[in-house]
Amino acid sequence: MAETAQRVALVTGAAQGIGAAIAEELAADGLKVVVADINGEGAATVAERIGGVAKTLDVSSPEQVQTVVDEIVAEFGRIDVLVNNAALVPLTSWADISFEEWRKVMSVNLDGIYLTTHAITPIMGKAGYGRIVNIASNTFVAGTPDCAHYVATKGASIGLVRGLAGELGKLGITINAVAPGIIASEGVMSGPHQAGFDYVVPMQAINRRGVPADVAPAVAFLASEKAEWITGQTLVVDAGHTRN
Ligand code: 4PL
Repeated sequence: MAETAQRVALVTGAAQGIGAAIAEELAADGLKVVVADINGEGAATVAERIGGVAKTLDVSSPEQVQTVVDEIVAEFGRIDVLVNNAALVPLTSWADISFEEWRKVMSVNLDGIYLTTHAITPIMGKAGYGRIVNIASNTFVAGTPDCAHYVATKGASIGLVRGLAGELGKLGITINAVAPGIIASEGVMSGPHQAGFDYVVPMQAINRRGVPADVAPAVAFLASEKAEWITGQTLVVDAGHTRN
């Protein structure tokens, strides 16, 4: 990038898993990446590896989101790409989902997207350019059991993409969703979701466990200048587990 200024990307939940792979992919594409995560130490490790900048961020906090956005604008003067990746990924049967857990999942997975997107779209709008990618999930297509609150937030993130694309299109901003299937991320592999591979992998058209690097290229494409004609869409990235 000789003549054009370096584009700046904010990736939430980027200390590990799919978020870290996306941060790495965007950095490889030449963007300056802000690696944001509630785990600030993990974010710093990833940022150091990819030549990015780390921010400690709980996306469910309006104050923290505003502070981080203000800091990025002060430091770089722009935010070209927003990847809404941060999420809680619980496995809880319906009878056991307390209202407290329900609210917590809504707060991180859905309010978090509102807060980052609402804070950043005016900045993108002023620049006349922006790329927003929500990381959804194929659980919204498959109806995966024992995470109804999670599935509801992922459906809502796709709803936001559809509902917001028209308003943002007039500002030069695209907004799309990427819906991965089960991925061998640190989060999945350290919890009960890993049992899902046994029944999901045989349903996939490609019969191996997906890894974060399998998802990142689709996100990087939608986050690129080349994807100008694609908005309001959901791209399922799940090795053909679901086919719609
Ligand atoms: C198929 O998004 O898409 C487990 C955990 N299994 O988070 C997911 C599938 C999980 C998924 C997901």
